[in-house]
Amino acid sequence: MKDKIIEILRENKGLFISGQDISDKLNVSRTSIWKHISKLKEEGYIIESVSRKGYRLLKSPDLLEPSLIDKLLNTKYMGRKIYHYDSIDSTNNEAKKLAQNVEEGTIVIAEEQLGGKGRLNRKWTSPKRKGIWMSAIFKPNISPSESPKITQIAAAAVSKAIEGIGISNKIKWPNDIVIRGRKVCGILTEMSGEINRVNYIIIGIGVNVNLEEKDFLQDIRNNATSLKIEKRESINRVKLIAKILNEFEYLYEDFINTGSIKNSVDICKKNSALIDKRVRVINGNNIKEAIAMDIDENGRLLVRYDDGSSERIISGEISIRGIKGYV
Ligand code: BTX
Repeated sequence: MKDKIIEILRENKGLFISGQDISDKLNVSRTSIWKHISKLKEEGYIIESVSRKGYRLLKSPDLLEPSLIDKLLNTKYMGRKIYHYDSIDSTNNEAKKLAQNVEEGTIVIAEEQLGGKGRLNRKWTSPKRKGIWMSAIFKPNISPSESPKITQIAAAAVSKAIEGIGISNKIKWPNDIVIRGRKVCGILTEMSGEINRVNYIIIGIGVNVNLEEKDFLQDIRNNATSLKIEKRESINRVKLIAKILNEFEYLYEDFINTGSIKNSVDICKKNSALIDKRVRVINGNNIKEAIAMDIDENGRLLVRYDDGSSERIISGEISIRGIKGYV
């Protein structure tokens, strides 16, 4: 309802519209409209109310409103249904709750996460209105072993979208986007499935958009950055989300139609932060140095160890670090 009221006010931006007109359009009482308007004001909308004239929208806060995102999408299903929260524990957790009962391509986004998750129970810093904290629900007809491919598709889509707003970036296989060696985006893939069939896959994407240095905890400050820090200007989050979703559906559809992620892998290779670099392959307590050689057509990282042996690493199994630190 709130979204619908905002849409009506926005269509009449700068003009008054009476409470009666809004209540006729939405078929709810004027008292209910008044209550929603009060909530909107609390959220930061500046709405003038004048008796006998009605309501007039003067200014909107910078929010990830589904109706604004929708206008910029060229997708069939990605992002066509968006659940938008002001504050939530984790969009991945919420997406998991919804997954069985919603269409593929449904998105959960939040202005802030109180329990944002990284891999292996790590924490993901997600301050209010500063980033893109979102999860997408997929239901592909693939075997669980293929689910890491969707992570590669996501990384390629985010990398292209960020490039699309004029910021060069690199993909640190398998699930991070980095700029100047610092993490600007992390991707968390979670799957529910049986032995040979996927029920659903949740792709959680966290992009540091307008965070400032002080928004990062001291211990990650040297390894993290934001698009605002890099570009030295604020970035429009709505436009960037729409770009990510547009790129994502294009590459995901390509995979579903061809069975191959070659086009996504090509992007991951072209923008790779690792290929030709010395890396540390970390598997629990076992750490070995190697050279990252290539990413194969299935999205696995090919590494060559110093003894000449090589290995194809599946994402999710192992962590990769640069020799001197994070990359
Ligand atoms: P990861 O395990 O590769 O990275 C987590 C690590 O990154 C942390 O331990 C910390 O050192 C560092 N870190 C924490 N927050 C940030 C940040 N904002 N920027 C840069 N570095 C950080 C990567 O996991 C996957 C992250 C996915 C986050 C999304 S947000 C939407 C969705 N919901 C959810 O709960 N998680 C995903």
